[in-house]
Amino acid sequence: MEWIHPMPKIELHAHLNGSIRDTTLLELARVLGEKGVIVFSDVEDVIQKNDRSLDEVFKLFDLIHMITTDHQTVTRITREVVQDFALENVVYLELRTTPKRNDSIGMSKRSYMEAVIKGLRSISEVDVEFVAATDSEKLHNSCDGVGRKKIYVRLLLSIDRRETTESAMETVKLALEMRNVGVVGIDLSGNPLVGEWNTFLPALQFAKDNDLYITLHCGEVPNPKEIQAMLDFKPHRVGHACFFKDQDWEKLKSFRIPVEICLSSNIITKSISSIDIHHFADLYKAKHPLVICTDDFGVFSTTLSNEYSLAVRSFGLGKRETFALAKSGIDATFAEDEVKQQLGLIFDSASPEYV
Ligand code: 6MZ
Repeated sequence: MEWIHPMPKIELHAHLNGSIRDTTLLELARVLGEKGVIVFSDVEDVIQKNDRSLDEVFKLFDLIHMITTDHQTVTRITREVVQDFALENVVYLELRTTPKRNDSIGMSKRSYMEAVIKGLRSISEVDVEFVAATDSEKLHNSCDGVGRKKIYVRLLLSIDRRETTESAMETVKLALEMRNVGVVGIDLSGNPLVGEWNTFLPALQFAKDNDLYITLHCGEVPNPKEIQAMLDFKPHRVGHACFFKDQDWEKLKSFRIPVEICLSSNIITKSISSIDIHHFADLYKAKHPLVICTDDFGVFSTTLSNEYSLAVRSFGLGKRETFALAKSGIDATFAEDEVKQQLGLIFDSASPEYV
């Protein structure tokens, strides 16, 4: 399946701090170990473990955040994550991250996001387009582009389920202020066993009323009432959808809400017990809009190409069908129409290889 790597791909569900290179994480952990902030050998084992329950994943995120949350590191990991996706021929990336406040180092949610933007601006190996094409603030790197990889990047600000209504609202307001630098929407994520839907609803409704796009982690654990309430909210996309019942599938399908499918993540965290019963198969057969994504390529030691290979092997997709599936992701993006058109042209020019 050597044809999957060069195929243009769209990534819509990638968490910044879940997508850090292992090598970078180990390097940063080693430095903190030398400073006596952490015990490196303990951390090394946790980082290199491959099999993790959902609970362990969130413990790992707390550790990752300890290691990564300073401005310089946020800038560095943003640069590396975008480069890694571009080198994999991801042509459009919606990258999500939770703006964080850390008073002890003078970090506000805004300065955290400015560090992310700085990371996007600092990329020189590939061409990055992250501000709306109509924006006067044109991007660096818009050189001739010949032979260079180009990636469109848009940002989603995540609300962590541990946050209060006020804190969630602060994130939404920040997103509205940062629309001119590529922020297109809001994600609700974090440990699905924590927090109540009603805590986040006012901020999410405010976001929707102000034309931000919304994607929700939905049904990552069994929670029938929350799943129904989330679907009634009519988000623009949902992620995971692992614990849906018949009535949830009916609603999802009648509203045509696209699903972000994260195969390795669902299998490793045991949200789905085995790949052959993954809901990808049913949704694909029903021609329901879906997009294959990585979730956290660092934490789950995967790549987007690997996720496509897994789908091809597990569900018997052919080359042409896989290409059509990748291309269909354009409609599920939160990008401006002009970008969607450009993406259509990119896929069209690659299509002779995939017939
Ligand atoms: C729910 C997840 C997640 O925002 O610090 N996150 N939330 N389910 C998942 N499935 C495994 N994977 C990642 O990236 C890390 C944060 O993304 C969310 C969690 O809130 C995690 O702390 P950022 O860049």
